[in-house]
Amino acid sequence: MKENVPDPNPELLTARLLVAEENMIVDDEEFHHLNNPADGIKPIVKKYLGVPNHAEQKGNKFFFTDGDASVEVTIVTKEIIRIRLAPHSVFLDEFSYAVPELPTKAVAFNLSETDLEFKVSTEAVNCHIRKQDFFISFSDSKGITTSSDAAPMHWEENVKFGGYYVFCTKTCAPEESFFGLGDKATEFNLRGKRLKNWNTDAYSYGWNQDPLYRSIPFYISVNDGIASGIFFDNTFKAHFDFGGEDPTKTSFWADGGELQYYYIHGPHMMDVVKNYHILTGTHPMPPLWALGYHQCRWSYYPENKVRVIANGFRQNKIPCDGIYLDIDYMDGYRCFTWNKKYFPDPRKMIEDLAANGFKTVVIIDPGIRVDDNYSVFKEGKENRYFCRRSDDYFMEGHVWPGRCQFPDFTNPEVRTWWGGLFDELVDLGVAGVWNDMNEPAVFGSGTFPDDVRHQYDGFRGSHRKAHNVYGMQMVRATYEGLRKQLKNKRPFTITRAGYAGVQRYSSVWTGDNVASWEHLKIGNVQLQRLSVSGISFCGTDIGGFSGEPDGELFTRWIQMGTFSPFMRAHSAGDTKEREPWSFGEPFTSINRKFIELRYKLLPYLYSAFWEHHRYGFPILRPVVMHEQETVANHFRQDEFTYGDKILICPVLEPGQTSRMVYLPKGKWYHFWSLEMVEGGQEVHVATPLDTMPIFVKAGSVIPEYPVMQYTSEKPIEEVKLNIYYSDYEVNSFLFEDYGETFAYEQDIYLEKKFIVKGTAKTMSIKQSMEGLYTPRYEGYHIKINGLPFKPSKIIADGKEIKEVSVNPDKTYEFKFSKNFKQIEILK
Ligand code: MIG
Repeated sequence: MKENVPDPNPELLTARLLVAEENMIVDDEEFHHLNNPADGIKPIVKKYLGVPNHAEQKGNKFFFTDGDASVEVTIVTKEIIRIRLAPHSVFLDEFSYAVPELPTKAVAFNLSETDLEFKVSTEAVNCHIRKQDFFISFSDSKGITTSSDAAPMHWEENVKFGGYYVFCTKTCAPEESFFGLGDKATEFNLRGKRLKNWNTDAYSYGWNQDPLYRSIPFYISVNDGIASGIFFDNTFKAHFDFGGEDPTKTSFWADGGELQYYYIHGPHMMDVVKNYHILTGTHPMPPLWALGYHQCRWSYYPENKVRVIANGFRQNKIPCDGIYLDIDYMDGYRCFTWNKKYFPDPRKMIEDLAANGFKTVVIIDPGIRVDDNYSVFKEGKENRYFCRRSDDYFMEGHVWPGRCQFPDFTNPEVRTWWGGLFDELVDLGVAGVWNDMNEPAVFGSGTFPDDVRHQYDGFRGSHRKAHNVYGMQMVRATYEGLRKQLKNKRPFTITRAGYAGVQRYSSVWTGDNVASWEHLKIGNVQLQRLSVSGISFCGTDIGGFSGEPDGELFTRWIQMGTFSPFMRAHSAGDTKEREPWSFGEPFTSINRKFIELRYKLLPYLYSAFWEHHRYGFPILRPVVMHEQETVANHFRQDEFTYGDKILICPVLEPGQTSRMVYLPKGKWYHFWSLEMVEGGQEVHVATPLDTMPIFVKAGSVIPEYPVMQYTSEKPIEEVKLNIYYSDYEVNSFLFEDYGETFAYEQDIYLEKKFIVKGTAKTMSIKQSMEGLYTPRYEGYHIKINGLPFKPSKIIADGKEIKEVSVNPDKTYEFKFSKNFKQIEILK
């Protein structure tokens, strides 16, 4: 029972002994079997770090040991410090699917020591290692503690599989709030919750059901107005407790692997998210069409049905860019085949759809039918690409095609092979791929058994280690394959399962939701949460996958979807027709109006996407991200901003004719009435079915495209700038490029900045630009909103503008060159 390390803290020692006793294997029988004395077998005991008695530095890493176990502290950046624990001082190989490489920029840091602690410091963060008990804590440059251990890091032997369960316990302050962890279907603030990460096919999941499809072991804490983050980069089944079991403690632990986490400094939530993106990457720029409206269904078939739906959009004049083929397009659900009865000539169909402005997206699942006459199976079998069990049997399970085997996507060779399988689909004109069932899902058993082996990029492991990354590696193989084959065109991919970093390869949807008002609320929270957890390109199945929405629910969902970075309606096969015109009037017209709004705002969304891609900003920003100092805001979860200029509050109740909406401080314009409203308070907003609460920040320049039936229908001849008066200075931003190539990686794009400022008698708009891209259109159509005076003169780059339309709502419209530098409006 005695541990090697002397313990200076008697209280702690008692605690440990208690834990040890609880876990001791006490088998009465052993006393009677004298032939088999079981003397000296060590009980399985929770072991805690002892006393750090030694510090050592190697480059940007520091090592502290208690004589047996070691802790490694790595300075990653000025704001990011990584902690690793090795129970017997042997660290695991450094390999992570989430963090392909650590940032390499040199950082200044130093180690200092007092009687009480070792301290490793950068300009922004201090990491304290307390000598008394190995507690690790972090503080900012002002000395304010932002995260601290409530117990030394600990571990417990895993007798069945080897290795250790690993645990970290930190304090939880009385008013501390927690955000993140991907798509959990629970309150936005995770305070008081205990949650699990284990990718799960969760058909028709409900409120508080956990786990779901994705595992994002990253959370943000906000305490006393200061934000910091923890990224627990461990792919095993992992658990988080945010003051649930004990309101004074936050813990995270995993069923294997290494206790390894990144402490990410704030002080703003935005800084934490940006720093998390520095570690795990951002979404690549999507093709512009992928930001349009998409229509999906399980399934549109045969071919004629697909054509009828596509024509339906054009006849109803409802814009749409993407149409999806679910599993029934395949021959017996065999991936990379076509059902020739339903789709006799896929090339012709895809061509015709393309001519009509539709991109075709096809589903591909991981299960490959066991069938020696099926080339994909044969190749996989010959090359031993499929997963195997511990005793070398193949991993077999039933999914849609029947008995299947499953490629080991954690093997780079398998990924390359898989990526290559898309050549025919790409050649036929398929523009995007939808990866489903990649948790992985298996009928009956749910997923693979634990003993399935994975190559894991050479760092072999069982399914316990690979489960949560399986889907991410599948969509990675898909994305990388498509990227090669589409030459310089941007691929579009969407995945159901994922792990931290999946954003580098794909967009995601929230899986099989339900056509209910409750699910509209769940979706609203899930998307905000995904967005602050690294996955900005996300959406829900608009309308709800299972069950039947009525016209009102569908329309409210379309309204929310208009402001989801990914906008797609989808429904299960046993439901009624579910197109934007399926519910008749007034719904069809309202759905059209909102989908048109989506298309108008495309340049704004595309710019927000660029800000995400290049600078690590999330696209959806919950209220707490704007005003984290106010604790009440930690509990707001209905309203959010779309980019940084437009505030949205979806209507989430049936029959709702008005609702309260909180506006962060500053001045806002009601989008529909142009009434100016002071923020920093809740306002009462009417919510007739044909509108929803939308507010635009004063001083914004919101770019707008003309409505088109699909993104590339016509060349853009003019961009509209909706400019909103403000009496303080506000910056806005517009990103432009080719919209479908990787030229932006060669810096071929244009970043425009607008500065709007007003006084009681003047308003000025300045424009500056940087970059190598020249848009084809020549002019702006400028609309000035909210001007508090009647203008006598408008001067653009020194010339007076004579042709100005004055509208009854006191807005002013005129045209001018896209290259203007300054516009002055005078009373
Ligand atoms: O077992 O491909 O979440 O979007 O339509 C169901 C059929 C498999 C689950 C996906 C859903 C898709 C459906 N899939």
